[in-house]
This record gives sequence, C-alpha cells and structure tokens, in this order.
Amino acid sequence: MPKRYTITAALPYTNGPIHIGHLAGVYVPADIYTRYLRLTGNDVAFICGSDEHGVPITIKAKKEGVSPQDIVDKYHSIIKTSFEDFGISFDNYSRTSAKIHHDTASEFFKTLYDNNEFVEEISEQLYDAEANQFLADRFVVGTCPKCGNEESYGDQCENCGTSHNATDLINPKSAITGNVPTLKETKHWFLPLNKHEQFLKDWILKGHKKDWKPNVYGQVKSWIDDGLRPRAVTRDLDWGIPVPVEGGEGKVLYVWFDAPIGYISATKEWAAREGKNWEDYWKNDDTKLVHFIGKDNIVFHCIIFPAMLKAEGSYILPENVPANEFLNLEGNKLSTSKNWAVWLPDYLVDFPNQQDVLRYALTANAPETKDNDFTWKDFQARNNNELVAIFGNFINRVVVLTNKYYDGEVPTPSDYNAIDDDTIAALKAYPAVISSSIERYRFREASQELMNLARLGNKYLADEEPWKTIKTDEERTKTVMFTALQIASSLAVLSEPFLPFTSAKLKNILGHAQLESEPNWKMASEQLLLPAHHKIGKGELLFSKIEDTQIQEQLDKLEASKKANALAHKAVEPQKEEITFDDFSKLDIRVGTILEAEKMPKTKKLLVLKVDTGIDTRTIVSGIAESFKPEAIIGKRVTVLVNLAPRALRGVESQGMILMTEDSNGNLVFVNPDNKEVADGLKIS
Ligand code: B3M
Ligand code: ZN
Repeated sequence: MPKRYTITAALPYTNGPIHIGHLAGVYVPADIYTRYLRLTGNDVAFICGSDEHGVPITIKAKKEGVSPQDIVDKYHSIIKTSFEDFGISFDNYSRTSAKIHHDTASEFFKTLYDNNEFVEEISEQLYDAEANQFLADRFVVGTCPKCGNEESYGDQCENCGTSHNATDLINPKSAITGNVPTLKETKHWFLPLNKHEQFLKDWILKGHKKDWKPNVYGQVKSWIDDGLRPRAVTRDLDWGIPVPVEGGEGKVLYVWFDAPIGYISATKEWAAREGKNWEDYWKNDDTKLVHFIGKDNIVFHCIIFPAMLKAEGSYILPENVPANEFLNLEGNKLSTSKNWAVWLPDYLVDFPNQQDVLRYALTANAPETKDNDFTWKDFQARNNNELVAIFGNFINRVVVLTNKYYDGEVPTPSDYNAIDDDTIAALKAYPAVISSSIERYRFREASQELMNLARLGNKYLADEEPWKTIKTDEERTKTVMFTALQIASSLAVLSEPFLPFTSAKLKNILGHAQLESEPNWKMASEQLLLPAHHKIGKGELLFSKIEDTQIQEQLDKLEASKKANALAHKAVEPQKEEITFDDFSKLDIRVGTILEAEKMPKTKKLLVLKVDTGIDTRTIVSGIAESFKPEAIIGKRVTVLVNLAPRALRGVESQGMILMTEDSNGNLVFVNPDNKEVADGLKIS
C-alpha cells in the first residue's frame, strides 16, 4: 500500500560551497532513500533549502566586507547548482531568507508565544563591550561543560554534539575581539525543554524508537538522562527573522529555532506550486517524517524541534532520524576553514560527468555507524575494480554481443538448465534484498548488494561463455544472452537510487521507454523485464578507468593545501636578540646574479653556484637543490651576504651566503630585488 513520506535533508549553511562530507553524511543517503520510495510507488515530498541566518553567515560577511544577503545569495546559488549537478532530487530546494519562511517561522513563534509555551526572562548574557554586541552561538568560544572541548561554540559543542546556552561555557572568549566577555542584562524567550522531558522520554525512550540508529538513540538518551533545561530561542542579532512580539525589537529568532521550520515553509512553497495540500505532509498521521542529518544536528532534530512541534500541537513527529557520523579526508577531519576538503564544483572540473562514481564511492564507504575516511585510492579502487571491472564490463559485454549476434534484438530463449534457473531466481530476489537494506537506512550494504547483482551477471557470462557457444550451440547462446539481458535490465532499475545518471543511460541503451510498461522495482522481483524481439540500442561505456596520475593530482592538491595551512597558521618565529647598529653595519649584503649552477655530487640538498657579486665572481654552496633545478636558476638575481667567513663544504670552499625565505606553500624562494635597475654589487643596507 503506497504511503506518504516527508523526507527532509539538513539545510546547509550558505557560508561556503558544499563538499564530499556533506554528500556522504546527508544528501546522498537522503537521495537514495527518496528515489527508492518513489520507485516503489510512494508519495514523497523531498525537502531542503539554504540555511541563510545564523552567525556563520554574518562572520563570513564581515570577513569579506559584504552584506549577509550578498553572502547567502552567492552561496545559495552555488549550493543549489551542486545538488542539481549530483542528482540530489529535491522536490523543493528553498531558502530561509524567503518571505514564505519568514512568515511561517514568525507565525510558528507567535502561536507558541500566544499559548504561553515560552518563558520570558531577563537574564545576564555574554557581552563584548569593545564590539558592542552580545555574544551568542559562534560569536563566542569556550570550554564545553560536558566534554571539555576548548573550542565549543556558544550554542553547541561540535565535539560531543551537546547544545547549551553561551553562559554555560567555561572560560568564554569573544570570537570577535578575543576579549573575555562581560555579562549584560537582556530579555529573551526560552523554550522550557524541561517541560517536555516526560513527553520526550515517552516518545523516544519507551522502546518504540529502538529502530533509531544506535549512535542517534544513544546521544538522545544521554541528553535526556542528563536532564533538559530551557533553551533561548531568540538572539540579540540583526541578521535573522525579527522576533514578532512586543519587546522583540532588535532581536531575531535563534537560527536553530527558525531553520527546522524551514522544512515546513519549503513544503508549503512546493505544495502551492504543485497544487497539493502541504498539511498532508506535516499534519497527517499517515505521513512518515524522516530527517536526514549529520550527527552534530541530532539534538536539534530529536529533542528541540520535536519539542517545538509538540508544543505547537498540530504537527506529526519524525518517524526516524538516521543521522550519519562524520567523513574524514585522507586521515584528517574535513575542514572548510583549512580548505581540507573536496569541493563539489572542483570535483566536477577534475572528473567531468562522473557524479555517479563519487556517489557510489561515498555510499560504499559511508560513515553510517562511525566516522569514516575518504581516500583517493579507495575512490579509484571503487571505480576501477567495481564500477568499471564489474558493472560496466558486464553491461558492455551484454550489449556488444547482443548487437553482434542478433543486431540488437533480444533473442528467444530455448530450454533453461539448472544454472539458468538458479540465476533467474537469484535475480528476482535482489529487489527485496536491496529494499530490506534501504528501508533500514543501510545504504552501504544496499550498494554492495547492487554490485553483487552485477557480479551475478559477470559470473554468469564468464561461466557460460556465449562468445564460445555461439560457434557450436546457437540455441544455448540465445538462452544465455536472453538471461544476461534480464540481469542488465534489472540493474538499470535497481541502480537508479545509487547511480541515477548511469541508470538513465542504461535504460536508454536497453530501450526501457519503448516497452509496453516501463520496468519498475516491483516488476523486477516478479518477472523478466525484456521480452524476446525487443530491440536494444548500441552500447556506450558507462564508466572509464581512473588513472594513478589523476589520483596523484588530487593528493598533490591536498598537500599544497596542507602546506598553505601550515604556513598560514605557522607561528611566526619570535624576534632574535636585539643587536646594535654597529653589529648590523658589519654585514656586507650585495645584489648578485647566478652565472652557473650545478649539483654537488653525492648530496641531495647542495648546489654549487658561481655568483657575480659585482665585486667578483665567486663560488657559493647553497642548500637549495631540493627546491630548484640548477638550469632553472641561471641568471637569477639574488641577495648575497658577501663578508661571511669562507667555509669548506664537501671539499668546496663557499665564499658567502645566498639569502632565502619561504613562500605560502613552504617552498624556498630567493630574496631578490625585482628592480632591473639595481646592478650587481650594489649594497643592501
Ligand atoms: N544549517 C547545518 C549545520 O549545522 C545546519 C542544518 C540546519 S537543518 C534545519 O551544519
Ligand atoms: Zn562537548
């Protein structure tokens, strides 16, 4: 019996592009689940949008010297495009700066306010007198009272996920000035979570949420067991949704109060466009609500938002919140600020039209129950050893041989033998096997079952060898090719949630649209999908091998990023002991030109240089062989300390020193006057 679902995916902050961690943690699993629900005949609203309020946006705007609206306009468009590029099939991707959201969130707040669901409180909040503003959320950092993480934000600790008030932080520091905040009175409205503790215990802990993932259930249970406290749902900020009640001047809704309501406003926007009733998707008990998020958002989706919905009284509650853990990159935490990420727009430049490869690699290695690591080597292996060598190879052989032997026409099978019967039975079992994994949010497992179906096809062909039997047993060959084509057709249907672009190509090659009834998930478990005499098209390669050089290029990019970071965050060496002017005047520093350069034999670091110092041409040994090829520095203008006492290095007397420094990538560079008018020998003083 088809059901109705509202599937939401966490609203990404519009303070930067999205990266592979976002895809792996939230959006690919949500898309797999949603595509599967649609393919199995359900009514689904797949909802997301840009999270455009909140302190991260204003920090980015301040940093770039533009308005918050400029920031959200820029990144809303970039993010929306990335989701479209990767086939994340939202029914609506909205944005929280939209009027419909401001109206919906304001109305929601007003309803709770009018129903006395808030506690109004004048309390002392953290204040930065120098910045002349209250410090909330990411405007303040300090030690998390729960886990001791010293970089916890004012509203949430990313290390343990706990959500708290800024005044709970130990040793808070202003993220604006670095000052220790003072306390200043201000009025806010608090959601008394403690008042909803019993409801949350009954709803979640009374056993019937045991189908929630252990990592989610465990976090929620620990928070409830620790006791829930009132949470401020308004802020003294100027970017956000104005507080719509008396005394709310100069205040906005807390971003985590307004953002989840963004799911509702985006549904409203979509329903109006599609001529549907949005309340069917949010107020009908027959609808199943599932939130796809990362683990740092569990408290907001399992405790705070449900408490808001319960307090409002007319909404359904989430059926499940299958939060994923975090994805790391080459052994390090993904980091926007350190540019330690694979940004989706960049990926498509380096791997054009290979979205499915990334979707597959991220799913096959998804951080479903624990943090996991993305490595470019694994990405290459998933592509070359599975998508190319198994899935693509099988399809290619079936399509090429069908065109070669039968001019693209599906042959009529004759007698099936036991192997054929077993293969067809296994084939028809796969839709249920993959369904079972998907319905339990085990997408890694489901993706491997899909690959096992391709393995079944590959093995069947390799064992039955139609390229041999075609010479001796036409009828047997027809049966084998007919059966192989059925496996290919089932792959076209069952791969859609995981590999939407490949599935579309394969359906086109196999001519699914030309069939009397287009094959679907249910049919794949009940019947063979391609009738005899049906014409298929010519083949095209579904996947291409990824070369080591392409992977090395990505690793080099990350290495450069690491160096840039190291330098950007490198502590500048403290100044040396003070010297007198007399000390300095002893140094004789001249402009020079490198006339000759060669490697010092049997050393890795040393070059022997002939340098025109303007005074003379002299030999100087320099430890720059790992940064420069000798032939590349002939003619280079350099700065030379000429009165350094000569030193014998590996039997060569070095008469002076070439002054060097490092660039932002940590590479050695010459300190040289770029003014051509400065002749060799002129003193630098
Ligand atoms: N904007 C994403 C994050 O915390 C946050 C999700 C909102 S979902 C309502 O990175
Ligand atoms: Zn913590």
